[in-house]
Amino acid sequence: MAGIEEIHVQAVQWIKEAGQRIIQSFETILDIETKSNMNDLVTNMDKDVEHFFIERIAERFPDHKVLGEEGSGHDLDELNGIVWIIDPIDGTMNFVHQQRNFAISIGIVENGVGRIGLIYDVVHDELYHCIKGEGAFLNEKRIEPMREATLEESIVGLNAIWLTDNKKIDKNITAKLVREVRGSRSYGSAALELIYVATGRLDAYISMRLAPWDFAGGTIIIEELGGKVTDLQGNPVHYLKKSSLIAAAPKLHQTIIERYLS
Ligand code: 2AM
Ligand code: CA
Ligand code: CA
Ligand code: CA
Repeated sequence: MAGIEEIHVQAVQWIKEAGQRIIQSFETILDIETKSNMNDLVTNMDKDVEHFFIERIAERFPDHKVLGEEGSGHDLDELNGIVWIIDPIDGTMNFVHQQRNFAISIGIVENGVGRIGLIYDVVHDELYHCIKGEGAFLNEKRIEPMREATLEESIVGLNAIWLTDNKKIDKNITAKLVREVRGSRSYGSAALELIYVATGRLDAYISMRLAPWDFAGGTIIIEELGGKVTDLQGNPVHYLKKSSLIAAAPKLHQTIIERYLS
């Protein structure tokens, strides 16, 4: 069976190749469809990139499984063995409208435990990656462990939709949080927002509903850097389940849950 280092080297090579395919697609006309609603977009490139990984993984690592957003991977109800959790384009709306602010996100999980995290900011050619226990890197440069910020000095990533009437959270709670922190930001890509938390550009990121492909890669990298990722109740996230999510350094994570969410 392939060792974890070998899998990492291969994943790095493939994610860069996939990034090149996306860059080349800027010159073509995208085929854009909608999914659950008019604003939930998917393009031929989302599907193309997912296929790209599935084909290569099946050939090189036939015993590995793939869980991908666009559904062409395996239908999994357990996390036995090695599973690649892939979001071929995280931030599809940004990809379509802005040609930036999107990423490829991959979490590689062994028997349910995160082993490798990769998030590739394609347009900036910035690959954030780690093997669990060996530190995290931005391209070849080691990323410093996460630092704590006080709530009052923190910048929090949060979709503005959670400040309007919604079924997941009382908008007064999110409004209070946004008022009491130093600043709030919405980038529209969970993978990038998680990597911004990992690298200190954001101090926390909160979402009411994410899928495993949105958070797997980012969670593995944040945990490697000493940060904490849980659902809004403080429970660990599960790599097969959709859930709410809060990511931050441990003290700030606890403070936000205690002051606003419990
Ligand atoms: P996507 O671009 O891969 O779909 C946008 O705020 C973030 O939420 C993106 O990471 C986006 O991922 C994700 N997202 C968008 N629509 C979603 C939906 N209907 N359900 C869950 N996540 C979604
Ligand atoms: Ca999507
Ligand atoms: Ca996503
Ligand atoms: Ca996606």
